[in-house]
Amino acid sequence: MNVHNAEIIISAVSPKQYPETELPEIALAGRSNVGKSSFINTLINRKNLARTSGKPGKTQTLNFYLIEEALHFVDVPGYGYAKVSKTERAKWGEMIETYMTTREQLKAVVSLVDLRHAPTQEDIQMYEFLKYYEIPVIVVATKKDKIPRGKWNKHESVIKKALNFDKSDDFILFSSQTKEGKEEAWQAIEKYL
Ligand SMILES: Nc1nc2c(ncn2[C@@H]2O[C@H](COP(=O)(O)OP(=O)(O)O)[C@@H](O)[C@H]2O)c(=O)[nH]1
Ligand SMILES: [Mg+2]
Repeated sequence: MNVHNAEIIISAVSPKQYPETELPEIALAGRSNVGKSSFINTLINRKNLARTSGKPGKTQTLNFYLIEEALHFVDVPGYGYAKVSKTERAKWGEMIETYMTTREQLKAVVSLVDLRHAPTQEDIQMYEFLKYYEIPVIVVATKKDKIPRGKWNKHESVIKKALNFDKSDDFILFSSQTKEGKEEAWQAIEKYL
């Protein structure tokens, strides 16, 4: 998809605020700082529509972006942010779980992991959760530019092994710096629209 029009529709704190449309939704999940906002910006050719930040844990709302009047990207607050309280974490979990298991417009989740590191427990839990509920998942390994080419395969295998990755899912190496993986990501997403 070649995107010319993208706008933020709402930063929703409660389900009542989710847009009442039939448009398909693609949600982005991943730990804070993995590159969710950068991924959205890259796919929609914008520098900073989805706010990126060096400071993790900022987004505590579900942010709906309308893309070409054709779909919504839903930027989900990042998990694994050490400084949030247990109560906040539980609230976060409930919000995500409710959204992902009940939202009919949700067509697939892009689950982002950092190519540099083995997946965290939370990355693994997210993937297992999506598989359990049979929510289509596209795994995107970010920050490819930070790993030398000769090590890409090795890092990919480590991630796939830890996730117990299902070969029928898409797995995309991605960089918001070099834009590598952008076309592949759109192709994977478009299958679910
Ligand atoms: N080198 C590099 N940095 C990235 C990439 N993606 C994100 N970042 C950086 O990582 C930080 C967090 O990115 P952000 O998109 O805000 O992550 P989010 O918290 O998951 O939304 C920012 O400083 C980004 O510039 C990437 O593919 N390559
Ligand atoms: Mg973000």
